Amino acid sequence: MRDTSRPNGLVVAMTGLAIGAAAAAPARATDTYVVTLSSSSSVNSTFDADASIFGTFIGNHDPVNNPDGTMTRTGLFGSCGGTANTAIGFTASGGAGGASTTTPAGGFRLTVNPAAGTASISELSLDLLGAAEPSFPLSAEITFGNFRTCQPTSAYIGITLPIPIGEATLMDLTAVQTAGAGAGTLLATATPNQYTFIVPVEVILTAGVAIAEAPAEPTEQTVLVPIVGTVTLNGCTATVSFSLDSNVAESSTDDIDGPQDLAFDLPTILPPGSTAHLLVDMTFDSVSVGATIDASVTGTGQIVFKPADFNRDCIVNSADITAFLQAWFSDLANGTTLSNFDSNPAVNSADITAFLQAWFAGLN
Ligand SMILES: [Ca+2]
Ligand SMILES: [Ca+2]
Repeated sequence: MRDTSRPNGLVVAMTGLAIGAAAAAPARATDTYVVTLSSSSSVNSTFDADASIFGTFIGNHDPVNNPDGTMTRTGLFGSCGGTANTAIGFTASGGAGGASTTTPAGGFRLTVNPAAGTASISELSLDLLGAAEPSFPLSAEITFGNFRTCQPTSAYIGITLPIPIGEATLMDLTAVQTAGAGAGTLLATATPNQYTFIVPVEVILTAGVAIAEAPAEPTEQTVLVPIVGTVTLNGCTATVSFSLDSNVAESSTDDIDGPQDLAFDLPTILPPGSTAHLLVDMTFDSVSVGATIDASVTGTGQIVFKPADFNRDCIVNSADITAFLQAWFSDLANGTTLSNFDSNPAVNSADITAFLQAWFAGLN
């Protein structure tokens, strides 16, 4: 649908008004970049897990499937007649930890306004491990009372004994911004188009850990993290780098099922020289997990086009008015709708009004 009711002179006058305003506009307006992390990003993290454990062990004797297997019995003395096989209780403390370097993935939105000296970050979502799942050997010191074994025969005086119980694995380490944008400052550097920024961002840090393949409740904390970095604006793109340091720590007293029927060989003591074969069941009755994070992030941002950037060259200026009006007149001549700018599908003078409103808004 065509609308030729407005004389061209009005359009020219409006154009002149707009161009006059552009001359007074700041050198750079607000721009938002969608930033994706690059593979040169890295995260150095340390991880520490400690658990208190209780459980039982029992000989691997089975009257049908393993009649020659070890049987466990309470107390130091007694005969080895019969097939009694009694679980022996124990307590233990276990731990695992270490450092790892991983390649994070994710992104965020960075909005900068050099003229106003402001920067803000929103929608930050970082998978700090990338695809990695660092794991660390997990060992426990188990303490038990007197017991004895048959097949082979041995007496065990209650002692504390180290046993390996698999690995602790850091399965997830994420930083996800809570709702809303973090607002901070933007400062020009001596390099043209390069700025430093400091933006405090509230994130939920989550560490997910599996202990001996049993996933523990994820450790989760909301922390305010200062993000300090550098951005170079290249028109349609931006390059961004920043560091993020934080840590998360939490203790849980929920019981977690640990390894069940874990094979554990114990050398005989009285007399020595043989090996008793035991099966161990474990429950973790308190787990504390801690992680420190030192992230060094680089990324490339793609500008979010403003509606008023009609020619899509990532700058809102008078060329956009020229491009819009060319499209508008072309639409009128050809019945096309390239310059339709408002909710009314027809191309008419209201689209020029809507465009110019967006154009003035786009200057800021
Ligand atoms: Ca433009
Ligand atoms: Ca329209």
